[in-house]
Amino acid sequence: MSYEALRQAVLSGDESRVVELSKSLLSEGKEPLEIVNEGLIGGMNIVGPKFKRGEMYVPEVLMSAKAMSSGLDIAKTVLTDVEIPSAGTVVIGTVEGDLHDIGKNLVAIMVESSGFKIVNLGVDQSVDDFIDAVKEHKPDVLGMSALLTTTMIKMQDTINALKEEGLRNRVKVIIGGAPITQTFADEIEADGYAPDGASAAELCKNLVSLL
Ligand code: B1M
Repeated sequence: MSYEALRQAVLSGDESRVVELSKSLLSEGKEPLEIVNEGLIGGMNIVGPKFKRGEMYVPEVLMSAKAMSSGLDIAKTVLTDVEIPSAGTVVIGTVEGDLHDIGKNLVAIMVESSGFKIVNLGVDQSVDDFIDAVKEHKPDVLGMSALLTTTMIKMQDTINALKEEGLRNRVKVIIGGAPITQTFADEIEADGYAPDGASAAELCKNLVSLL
């Protein structure tokens, strides 16, 4: 089995094939993270530019996204199989007005697989939703994801609300998503920015060690 076959299955939105190939690659002894990065993300990395160039339409992209998520579910069973003592709690969600969740879920899996307890709030999370979740779960890290330039500003609103509620010093805030940069993170006074899931996991570990 090859990663190229898995990438093509993601590209063509063939969910059952993605599941079948992900299972086969695992049973061949391939590393789950490699399957995620080379095959599943690799496939979505082809989908993105095609969508941008108008060579793929929303329903096709959704099928690819669904196929990729099913592959992630297969990898996740193995990734989280290893019992690691909890490194801390991370609450994560996509900001209000934004329904993109593939990258955010991927980050959640990577962070979880590095030993953190994850509370995944889902998509379209308002400032109040994040504040309530911080109060309820008392996480070490709050992670926010945004894929749209129009929704990035909600990250700043959430950080401002954390300050107003007197919660800012109790939680580290990390942000990410395609339009997010380190410069933006610095501007809104987030504690960190990560470009991908592996970096996010590393960042969470570093930030928690500072607590
Ligand atoms: Co949307 N979309 N989309 N879309 N979509 C983008 C983001 C876009 C760049 C495509 C384009 O035009 N080139 C564009 C945004 C333009 C902009 O704002 N500058 C766009 C648009 C415009 C839209 C709509 C407005 C389209 C429309 O309806 N006219 C609409 C908005 C809906 C809404 O949210 N309100 C829309 C809808 C959709 C679908 C529903 C069809 C689907 C989402 C399905 C889903 O998520 N369940 C979709 C998809 C799939 C995409 C693209 C093609 C792929 C996104 C993806 O999943 N990438 C995307 C184009 C692109 O990014 N190239 C696009 C794979 C994923 C693994 O990567 O999400 O970047 P990514 O996550 C990475 C990193 O960013 C990072 O780690 C992840 C793993 O490496 N990361 C974090 C993410 N979150 C993090 C959090 C962290 C740390 C790192 O810490 C907390």
